[in-house]
Amino acid sequence: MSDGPVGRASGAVPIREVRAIRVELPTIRPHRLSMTTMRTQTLVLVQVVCDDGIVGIGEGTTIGGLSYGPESPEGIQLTIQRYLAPLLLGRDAREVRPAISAMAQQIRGNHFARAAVETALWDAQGQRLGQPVSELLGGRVRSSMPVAWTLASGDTARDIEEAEEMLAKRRHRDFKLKIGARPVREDLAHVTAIARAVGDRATVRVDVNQAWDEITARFAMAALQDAGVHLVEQPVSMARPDALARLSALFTVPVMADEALQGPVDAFALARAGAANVFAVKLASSGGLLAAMQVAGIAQAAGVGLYGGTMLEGGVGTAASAQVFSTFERLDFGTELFGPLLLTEELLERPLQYSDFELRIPEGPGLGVRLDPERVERFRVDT
Ligand code: MUC
Ligand code: MG
Repeated sequence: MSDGPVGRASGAVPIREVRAIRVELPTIRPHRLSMTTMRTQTLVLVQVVCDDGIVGIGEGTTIGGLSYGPESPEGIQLTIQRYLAPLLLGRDAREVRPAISAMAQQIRGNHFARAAVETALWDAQGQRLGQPVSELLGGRVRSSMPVAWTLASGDTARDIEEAEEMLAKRRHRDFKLKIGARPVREDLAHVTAIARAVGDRATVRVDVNQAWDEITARFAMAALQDAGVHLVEQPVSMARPDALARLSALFTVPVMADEALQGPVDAFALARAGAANVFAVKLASSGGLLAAMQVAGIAQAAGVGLYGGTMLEGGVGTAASAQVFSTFERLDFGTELFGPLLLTEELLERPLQYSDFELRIPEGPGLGVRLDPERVERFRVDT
């Protein structure tokens, strides 16, 4: 066996196969965002099959086809099969960082596809070394993390009922409200009613998903601040970091960058411009686990708060995010790693554990989760 790019003496473990499949799962209720209403979620699941018998798993998941981000589920799958797999076949699976560099150098963009494959490489290496991915990334500093829930049924009374149910179950006490699809005054009435209903038993945040122009945002954020909202996420277009910076300067309610943050280069530019008080870190948008850690490092150096974001992934992607977020020194605004709870079906052999308002970070080797092959086959849509 020849030495790998870093010249390990012996025992190379060639990557034999890289698989990518699509599965589609119903959501527990319609999930209404400013740009789309989700009734199902499509996950791209990745398997990296290694010569030592280890199979690493990963996930590349987006929201609403091409309505949220620049990569579709079909595109993610094709990019992995056609472009990323040939790059990896025959490489030494133990050399994770050189593989990540090769993907970054030879594949432009396609952050979701690259993050999915990177996840599988880390999972395989963690299994091989008998260590959770968090330990390969420097070590976890927490064993569980707070998880917000998104209220997005589109109906105020139903959202209040849902919030009460989550509080009673002690599952969530931070609520993110999806707004921006309706006229702004209706949205403000909706948010105010929910904030009043939960009072000081919970925090209320809003995610506008880029729907407002700056003038609307100035008007609306004054009202949101008065209503006691804790955080305003991506109120204006990702193409307007200047507007985001002005809004951050104008209000005391923190402004969070989400869609505007597509990796370390954006993180640096946004931090330098003082465009946001908080970053929603996402593995997929960042372009991988290491890239997400760089985003967090830039935030910490710049005094920007950290929030663990989601693309509403299933159990595999959520476990990967949890492994990474567990290593962040600070997680000022908690996380929203509730993706699997929005789906009617579980694909993991053992579901992730949510209790006492927190998600427990899996402790086993690799991601610490395994897929149930029968369930994956049942919900597969690409055959
Ligand atoms: C987003 O924009 O943050 C996260 C939670 C949710 O409901 O939607 C996502 C995407
Ligand atoms: Mg968002």
